[in-house]
Amino acid sequence: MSTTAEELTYKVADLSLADEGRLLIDWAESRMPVLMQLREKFAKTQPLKGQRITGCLHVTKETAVLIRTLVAAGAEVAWSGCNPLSTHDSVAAALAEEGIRMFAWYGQSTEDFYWSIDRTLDFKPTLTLDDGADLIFRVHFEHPHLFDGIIGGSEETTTGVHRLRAMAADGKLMYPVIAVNDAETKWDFDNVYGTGQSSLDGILRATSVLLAGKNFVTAGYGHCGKGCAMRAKGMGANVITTEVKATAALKATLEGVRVMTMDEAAKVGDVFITTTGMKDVIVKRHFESMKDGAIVCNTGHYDCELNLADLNSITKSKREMRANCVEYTLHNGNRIYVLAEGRLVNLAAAEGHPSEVMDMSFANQFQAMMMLADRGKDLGNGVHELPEELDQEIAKIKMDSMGLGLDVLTPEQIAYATDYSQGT
Ligand code: 3DD
Repeated sequence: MSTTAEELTYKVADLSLADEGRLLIDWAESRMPVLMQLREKFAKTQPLKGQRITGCLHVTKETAVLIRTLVAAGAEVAWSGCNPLSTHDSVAAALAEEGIRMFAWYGQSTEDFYWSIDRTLDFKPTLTLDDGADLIFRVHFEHPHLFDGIIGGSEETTTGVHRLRAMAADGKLMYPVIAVNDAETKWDFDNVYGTGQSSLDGILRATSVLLAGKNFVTAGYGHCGKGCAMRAKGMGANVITTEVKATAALKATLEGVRVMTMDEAAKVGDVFITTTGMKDVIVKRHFESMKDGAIVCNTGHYDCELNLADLNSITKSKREMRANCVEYTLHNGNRIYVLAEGRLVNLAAAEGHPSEVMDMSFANQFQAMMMLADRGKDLGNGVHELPEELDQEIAKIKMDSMGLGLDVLTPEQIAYATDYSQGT
């Protein structure tokens, strides 16, 4: 008799890839000392025993280290990917072999994507762990019967937190969520240094073009845009940024980055990357103004920043030039190259952020699960922050792992900081 969907304990592309996946995960573990220290510390006391964690987050070698750490701390785990193009099938295979209820494979259809999330919810989680809020939305809109069993959830990324805050403001959020993105050891490292390096990694793997001397346009100069601009500048590109926020545009200007509107940048750019979290950032009139050979991609969480429907409406023909690189020949004769189908190029065309930076992001995810297990029932149905002191703890472990020392304030200095009895 065939196995029903609910009885499935995993669905991955190819279980025979597990050995390759284990090597990738070992590679990541050797570069994630903060998570490994947390794993060693809590393997004994198993504070997450009894917790069933459903995760919806890119299935990468770094995520596997987080999953193994959650399991070591006593949790049972079910997992799906949070983007149809970001799952590393070898990693998914390795985790499935380790008993993780893994439902993820590269190249999922939209139907596959939601079917996978639903399978991880058959597991009736007590905690949810999100990157982009697709899981928590699925619970709210399709599986509200699960609310009673869920203590709370966490959210990894900027746009996910924005949406959950809006949901909470409307009184629609039905359980507490920890904004992992808002931890300094997440956003000020992952979003800047992680996105900067991994996005260029994705662009170079998909095109192998020379960046030096190219006009490199970042749509957005937030933490992600700034990281991409910084790394492109390091590769010798002429960086241009477009913004809607005056303070961000001013920062770019003072960093020596040219600021233009997208209408102006479209005419001169050679490589475009959207980093805004907004929709319709590059639309028909921009594509029509672009130079022959322009390369466009996105590193925002959702695939709505490049309006590909607009691009298709002015396209004469298409062909796949190489993995994650499709050539669109427009009616005006110019060719435009779209990377990773407009989805996040760092994870779809490369491996996402390096292990060293995800180490801190995921230490925050781990702590969020611990905080919810410990006192989630006392938190209101809103978006909550992690304790600020956690950032220093995570950063200190990271510093120690890098053999870097810190000075320590003397008692006199501590007293001086708040002494208002003396002036200069
Ligand atoms: N994200 C980037 N690289 C990742 C990796 N290597 N593994 C898992 C997830 C990864 C996504 C994060 O940047 C997330 O923090 C976000 O989307 O903000």
